[in-house]
Amino acid sequence: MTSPVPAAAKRIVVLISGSGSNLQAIIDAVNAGRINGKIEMVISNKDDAYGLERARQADIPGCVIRHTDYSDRDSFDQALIAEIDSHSPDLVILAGFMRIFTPEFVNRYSDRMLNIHPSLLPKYKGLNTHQRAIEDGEARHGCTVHFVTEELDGGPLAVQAAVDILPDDTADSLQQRVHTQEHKIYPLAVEWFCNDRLQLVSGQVQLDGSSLDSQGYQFTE
Ligand code: NHR
Ligand code: GAR
Repeated sequence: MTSPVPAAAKRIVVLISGSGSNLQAIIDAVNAGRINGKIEMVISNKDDAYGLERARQADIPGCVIRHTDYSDRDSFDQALIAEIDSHSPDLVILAGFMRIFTPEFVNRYSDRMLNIHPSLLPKYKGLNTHQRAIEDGEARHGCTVHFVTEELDGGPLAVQAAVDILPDDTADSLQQRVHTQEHKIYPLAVEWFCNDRLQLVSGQVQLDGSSLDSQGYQFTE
């Protein structure tokens, strides 16, 4: 009798620009044994990103590649590529990373790069999503994990979670409730990816071998 060989832990690189609360949620899920992966490196484009401190406290290597040290987007992305590729990642995670990538960068990691965006995509691509959703009188808002493609915030959707917009909501209060959902669906999507359950196949997101509909998997408690 041979027992099944456990699948190798996926090698993960995380890119951040700020507080890194989504990074923390993923670190916690790795440490709980829920994600079959190892975060090899956390890269920030900002020196003062608190996520670097979170990495340090979790004994994960961190480094800074400042976009301000490069004359254009292409040379910045080349520096990122050199660092990322030195870790041979199976998965690149954008966790509040705030610089737009060149097509070359995106295409290099196209079936293995995830982002979390604070809206119910395809609504509210870009920035200031919470304020815009409130101003438009939307009943619901939320967050989406998607594969990253050349089209900004336009890649195939993997997992989505919605919250109701309340009458007294401000951009801040709404953002807080959306964050709580982000911290649930991002570790879930990463868990599924690392178990080879979530895959991008010919531009279509599949879960357990079946295509998801265009809105992705709808997460509910
Ligand atoms: N790059 C590509 N090509 N495609 C995507 O879908 C990307 C991407 C890079 C980042 C995250 C994204 C988000 O979830 C992301 C998705 C930054 C901006 C932006 O306007 C927009 C979207 C996203 C991230 N950045 C400004 C810039 O000039 C800088 C803003 C700042 O520094 O605060 O790069 O929302
Ligand atoms: C998250 O809300 C994420 O959805 C958003 O930035 C926040 C990062 O928080 N991402 C973007 O707006 C990408 N443009 P965190 O640093 O605490 O994870």
